[in-house]
Amino acid sequence: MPEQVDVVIVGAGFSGLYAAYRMRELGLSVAGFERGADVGGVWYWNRYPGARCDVESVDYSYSFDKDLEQEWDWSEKYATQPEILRYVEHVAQRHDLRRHFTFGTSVVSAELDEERLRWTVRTDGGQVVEARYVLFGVGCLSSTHLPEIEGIADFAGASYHTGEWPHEGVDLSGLRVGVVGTGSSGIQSIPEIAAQAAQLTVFQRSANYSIPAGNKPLSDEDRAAQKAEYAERRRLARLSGGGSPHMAHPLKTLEASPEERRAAFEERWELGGVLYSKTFPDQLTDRAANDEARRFWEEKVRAEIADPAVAEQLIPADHPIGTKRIVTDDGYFATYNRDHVHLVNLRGNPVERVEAAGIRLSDGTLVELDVIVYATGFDAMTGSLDRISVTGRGGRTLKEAWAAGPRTYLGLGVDGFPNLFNLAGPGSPSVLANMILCGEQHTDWIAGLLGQLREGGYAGVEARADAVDAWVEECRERAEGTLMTAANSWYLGANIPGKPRVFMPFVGGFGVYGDIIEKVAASGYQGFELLSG
Ligand code: NA7
Repeated sequence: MPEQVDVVIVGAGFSGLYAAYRMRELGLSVAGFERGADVGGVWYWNRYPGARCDVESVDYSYSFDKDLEQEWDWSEKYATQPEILRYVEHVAQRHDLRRHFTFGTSVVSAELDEERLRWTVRTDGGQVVEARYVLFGVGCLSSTHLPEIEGIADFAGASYHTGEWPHEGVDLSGLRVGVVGTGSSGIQSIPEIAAQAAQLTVFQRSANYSIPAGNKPLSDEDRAAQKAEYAERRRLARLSGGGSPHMAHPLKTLEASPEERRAAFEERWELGGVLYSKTFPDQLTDRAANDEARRFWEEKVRAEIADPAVAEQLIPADHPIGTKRIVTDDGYFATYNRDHVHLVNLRGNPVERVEAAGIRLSDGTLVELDVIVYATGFDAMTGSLDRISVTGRGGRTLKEAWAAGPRTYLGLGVDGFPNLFNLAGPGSPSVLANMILCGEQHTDWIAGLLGQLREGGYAGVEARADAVDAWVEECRERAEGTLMTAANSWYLGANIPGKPRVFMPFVGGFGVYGDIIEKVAASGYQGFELLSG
């Protein structure tokens, strides 16, 4: 007889940990499983040099524990990976959450017993648990993607993926290093790698928009001011599009005078990073508006790069600004002014193959390397769920149900998969917003629903097929009403060969989404079927 629990939670990142806290608070028994040896999820794995969050520390933190908000001292405006990991470890300790998880253990399957409405969950450690509910907090950027480049295994030196960086660190001093990929991970790590390596060659397929973080140490006064206004910060964050307390300019881009426009861009530039994409409310819906933001960005960035020919290569030509997540950097563009840093534009000169001695380009050049760093991203949003065999009604797997792209109702439920919930996954705004607040929002909503089920004596809940169809359509329509589909981004699955091209997140914003799910709850969970035992 397998162990019986109320809830299985998969993943002990920010979402899964909070889910354990809330489920326990509801009086439910929990069995949690986590692939890593400890808590932290994406912050456990992504230990590459320069790894940092692009949401301000004060906002990228749990909101459920008001004492913690006041007690925890962030040292910098944008926290580094080690500091975020220390924070999440502290929360696990503070609320005694580790005891709900088995670490170093991956869930391999979850199978529904339709009659009894129970899920049998199996792990790679041979554990079998039976649960009423399954909550997936497996992360949207947790399955690394290594490109299929010929000869990749032939390389004689060391190679690392940024998302699986060795925990003991890597000493790159005096070495010839190649970095493949210029997304967030590449752009954050390149200045740090350049500071160590004897030679650094960056292999860029697509140029990317990046904005200086404007990072700085926080003083006691800064922290005191942030803490005094925490409640207001959270209130504004909940209303906002991105889950941090910043609102777009009240005017549309071209309604503002040239002076106002410039001042607004300048202010966002100073704020630093990803929020630049929401300086004006129409920047991601109107091409002319987007061009204004792009021109301002371009002017700033060109001024940073000494060689105009190099600058030309580093300016994106293929997508509007903000349609891939704008990277938050620390000295990225100026790194190319250093004599030992070289840029290879793969658009003009693609990789032919990897060889023992380095990377051979199509023009015949061999770039000799001691180390290759693959900053080549993730099978985003669905990759980690795809690796679990989830079998719902009629023996249909989640993979089959999502063969043409993820299909959810509110990002939370899937028809044919009763009592199974996704935290901060596809169909929700999570990857376009503040992940921690998204995970809390989803968990709180699910906790409310499970409380209602218990009060009503129900055995479960299932998203209705028509509600899923309508939500998929709403997500599609909203995305097509923006410029977001104009980039070959991981939001669209475009970075993974053969993956269906579907814009996976809900693009309408964190605040709007929060209103929608609240209304659904207030309506008695319209779109969900409450199931009797
Ligand atoms: P990203 O943003 O997916 O970036 C991956 C990078 O790797 C990107 O520049 C890719 O170029 C490049 N790439 C992928 N495959 C190849 C091959 N085969 N050859 C050359 N270059 C390649 O992942 P990150 O880890 O940087 O960031 C993920 C998210 O984490 C980020 O958006 C933030 O939300 C935090 P491409 O653009 O596809 O041409």
